[in-house]
Amino acid sequence: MMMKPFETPIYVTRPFLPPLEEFCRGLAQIWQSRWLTNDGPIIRRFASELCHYFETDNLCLFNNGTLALQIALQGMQISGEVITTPFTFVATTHALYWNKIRPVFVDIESDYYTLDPEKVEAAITPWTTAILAVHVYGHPCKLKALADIARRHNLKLIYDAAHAFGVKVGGTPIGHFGDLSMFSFHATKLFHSIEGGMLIFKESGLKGVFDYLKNFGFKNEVEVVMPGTNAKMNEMQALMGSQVLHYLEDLIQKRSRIAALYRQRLQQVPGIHLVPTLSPDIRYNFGHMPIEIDEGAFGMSRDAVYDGLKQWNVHTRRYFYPLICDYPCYRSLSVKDPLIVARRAADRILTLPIYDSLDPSDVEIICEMMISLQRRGMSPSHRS
Ligand code: T4K
Repeated sequence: MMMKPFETPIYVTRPFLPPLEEFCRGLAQIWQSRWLTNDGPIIRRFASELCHYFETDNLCLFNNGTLALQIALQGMQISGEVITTPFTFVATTHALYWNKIRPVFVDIESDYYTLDPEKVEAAITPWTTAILAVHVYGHPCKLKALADIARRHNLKLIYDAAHAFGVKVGGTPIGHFGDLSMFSFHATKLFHSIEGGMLIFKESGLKGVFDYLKNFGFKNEVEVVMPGTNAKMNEMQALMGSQVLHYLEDLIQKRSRIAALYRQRLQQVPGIHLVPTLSPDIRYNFGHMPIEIDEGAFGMSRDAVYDGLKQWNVHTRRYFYPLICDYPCYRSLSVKDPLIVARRAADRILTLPIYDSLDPSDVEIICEMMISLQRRGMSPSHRS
């Protein structure tokens, strides 16, 4: 069958937007209050909605996830070496770098691409102060194994939960595991506030520190108690986040149907490997739709599929290629672990379009496109 390109681009994601009238009603309040940022009424309301959602008071909002993580590391006084994953978005490592912390990259496990606890334990040195693990694609890390290692070696356990809003394990929101979790509310996330970030943490004493650090260190008009930065969320962001929160469950349901359709269409395709079904006690958020393409069995490389789909106006992403340690700015770091699984994942994973408003019939077409690419890849003329 001849495939026709989509007339309008299909992106890897599209942000959910609340009805415009609803957002305008919220904007009218902002126009009335003329309070735009600096701990305004909407941000305070949004924070209390999130405290309710996460059942905690130990929560702090920021203007993005990257600064939230930088501030977390600084506020917790993490130093020396931190064991982390190279298979993530660059911001995870940048946050360490900006705190003058040495990232120690170790490998991931092959099912869900999260840090491999055995590799973590093997990499601990007298300079290690923390583990920075990532719930990549919203897949929960090996929570118990990492917690055991952290406890035995007296290390802080920090989670980059940028992808994991809405994920629960045994009914507990993912932000409750470890010493601290960072969430990103960027427009590309299932849950967003245009830009935004959040920290959830165990130790209540950290809240005051984070609040100072995100607001220049101001205690009051005349006292600066530490050299802070400016990482405050503003009222428009909070308004968006507050409204999107009301639709969250519906967004997750819609994405789960898209993911099920992909799985149904792609599971029998030779050379396409789907993420194994998560354990039943995990409530997943369907934030991403990663698949692995095995070039030998599929007949075409991941990159060729990426290019082929692009010609048909389907813009998938290779999250996360290249590995962080291969970026020029981190190449000088010595990496002892051969990172076999991470390298394989970075070379094979394609993240497919998934968002609430993606039409199921378009998902069918995207799958047909992949199958048609495979036929083309398998044909002798293409192989020679
Ligand atoms: N840790 C992890 C593990 C992360 O994944 C991230 C961010 C962070 C930390 C840092 O959190 P933040 O500081 O960002 O809060 C995107 C996002 O910018 C980034 O937030 C995200 N991870 C990363 C995985 O993806 P890009 O460069 O791939 O985004 P971009 O602009 O190419 O957008 C992807 C697609 O989304 C576009 O092709 C179309 C669509 N899109 C995008 C935007 C911005 C829209 O339809 N509307 C939009 O407004 O990084």
